[in-house]
Amino acid sequence: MKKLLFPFALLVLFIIPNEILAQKKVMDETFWVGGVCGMCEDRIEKALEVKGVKLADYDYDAQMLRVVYKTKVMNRAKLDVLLNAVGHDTKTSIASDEQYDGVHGCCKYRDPAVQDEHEENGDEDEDHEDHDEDEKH
Ligand SMILES: [Cu+2]
Repeated sequence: MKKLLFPFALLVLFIIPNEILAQKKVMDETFWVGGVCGMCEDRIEKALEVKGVKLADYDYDAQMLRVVYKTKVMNRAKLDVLLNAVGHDTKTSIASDEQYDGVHGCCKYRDPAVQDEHEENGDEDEDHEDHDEDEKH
């Protein structure tokens, strides 16, 4: 009987908290998504204009995405699929080479040279805005 008690205690410890989490209807998560500029921000936020996503806010300086979504229709795996589809890596899922190739030249966030370029521009907001407009097409 004592031998049974330990597995039972484990079950209680793991299953009950999971059930409480599963009942959460709206999730508010912030996680890493690769990106370097305002174009990335637009692309990422647009990719998440889908049913079940209440809010998507990307900060390209921090490379962090905040998403508020309804757990009934959306989950982290689906978010990863949507983000990878427009060429962006996430904390948990890397875009394929074909998907990454789809992002604009100035948005090649995996390229250290592109990262440096955006970091230099980051200090001067005016320059950065000009840069964004030049590259838009
Ligand atoms: Cu970009």
